[in-house]
Amino acid sequence: MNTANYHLYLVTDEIERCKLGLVETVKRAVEGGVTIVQYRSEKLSHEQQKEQVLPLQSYLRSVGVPLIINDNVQLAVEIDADGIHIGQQDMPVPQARALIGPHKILGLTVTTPEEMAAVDVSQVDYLGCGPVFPTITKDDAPPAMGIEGWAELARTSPLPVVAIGGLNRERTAAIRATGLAAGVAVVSYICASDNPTQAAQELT
Ligand code: TZP
Repeated sequence: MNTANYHLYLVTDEIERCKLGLVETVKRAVEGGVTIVQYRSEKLSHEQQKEQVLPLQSYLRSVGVPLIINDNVQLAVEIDADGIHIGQQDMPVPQARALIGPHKILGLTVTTPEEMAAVDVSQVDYLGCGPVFPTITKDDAPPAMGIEGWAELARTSPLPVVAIGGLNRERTAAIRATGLAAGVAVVSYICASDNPTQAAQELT
């Protein structure tokens, strides 16, 4: 298994929803304690994503923070990112693992007990579980599971679990208090903030 520090996991928003721009938002958030970053764009073409992510990668490499690519396995391979995150509807896990190789981080979204039971621990490194609370960031997000529902699912996980969905300061504290989270992942709490450093600090 490839390990990483998932404690405060920033998932980037579309550029127009990053108040300070993409790289500046991430820089300030890392200064506030972000430990790992996922580049996520649902709108841009492959080439646009590549153009946007390269300066981000160069910054993250300079500070030793891993860069995960959402969904676009080919992009992760092309730029030699540190890992990928895929959903249940994306490329099958064995195919994604074969493409990125054994030493990269592979994260998988899990939202049901059935999906949890089917996780192949020999191929996956961590799980993203959520949305814990309703979110406006992901259009096709399933219904929120709440802290109790999330904890029930996380308790059965054979791998480190990251909570995601509608998390703010209080909700993050509640997730951490369960003792079941390897980390929390946020989009808007940091990206839409005027002060990503402070926003990140509030979640550490
Ligand atoms: N997957 C489940 S919820 C979500 C993703 C990508 C979006 C979370 O965004 P926010 O703004 O932190 O609620």
